[in-house]
Amino acid sequence: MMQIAPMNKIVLITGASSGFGKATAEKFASEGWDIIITGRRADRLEELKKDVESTYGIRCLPLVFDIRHRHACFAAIESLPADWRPVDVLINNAGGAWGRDPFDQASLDDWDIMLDTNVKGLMYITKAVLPMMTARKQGHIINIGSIAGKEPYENGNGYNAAKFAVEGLSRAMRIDLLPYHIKVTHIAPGAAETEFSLVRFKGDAEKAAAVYKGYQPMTPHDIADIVYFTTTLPPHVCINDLVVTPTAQANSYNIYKSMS
Ligand code: NDP
Ligand code: 8X3
Repeated sequence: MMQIAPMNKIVLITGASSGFGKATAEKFASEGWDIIITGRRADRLEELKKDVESTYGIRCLPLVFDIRHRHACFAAIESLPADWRPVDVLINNAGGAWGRDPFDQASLDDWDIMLDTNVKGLMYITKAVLPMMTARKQGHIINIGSIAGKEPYENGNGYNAAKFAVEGLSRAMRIDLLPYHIKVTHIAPGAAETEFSLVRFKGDAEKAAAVYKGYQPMTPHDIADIVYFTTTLPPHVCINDLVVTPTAQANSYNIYKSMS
């Protein structure tokens, strides 16, 4: 009798063109998952696709769109071919900070970008993907928040608001999705060296590099390993909330820096 090979599990990772998202995509690919990767930079996603498909022999599907645009989010998810539809794990990672200014001087445009990307984008994608999980009464949603959503810090205002919202949404989703056996994990990392600070400081490489001087920040791979771990637990166990920092960091504002 002809045997049909079992399909790989499927993970959808937003913001996979750099940083945590890219490292997480590589981690899941290395574990034999098929991966859907999203972002705006098509060239980066294509390069990642070629790399993971040739290295790990899995399937990779890039979706290029701006997560701030509601219709683009739904169109991208609706475009998924049937054999990509049973998404097992959704990782809401796309996001970031724009600007670091006192509340009274902060840019309204920066606030809009942060809330549209970190919060509304996450809500749109989750709403679009959810029917694939509720129909099967299984699934796992992992929301990447931040330590900035645990404790506000000076000049963090808009980013603090966005990441507090990510935790609030994670807690609310967990309640509403109980009848569907869907896990919701909120992960709140501290400082990790990615393009995050370059984006926050709008291309100022010197300012960005200074954020990570004098201590050992986390790497995107540290976060990818932790994200992956949360998906390896049995169906009846869910990590709800996880804070992870470099050992040199105690909270949002205490980082022990040695300047020698
Ligand atoms: P990066 O800047 O390296 O990655 C951000 C990712 O988000 C990119 O892939 C980018 O893709 C995507 N993205 C941003 N805006 C949009 C958009 N409008 N539409 C679609 N995709 C978008 O930063 P990190 O990897 O560090 O950040 C990943 C997540 O982790 C973010 O949510 C961030 O807030 C959070 N975080 C980061 C920490 C850190 O210290 N690095 C600590 C705590 C949380 P593209 O530009 O191609 O669209
Ligand atoms: C990124 C970490 O401390 O710069 O979310 O807000 S922090």
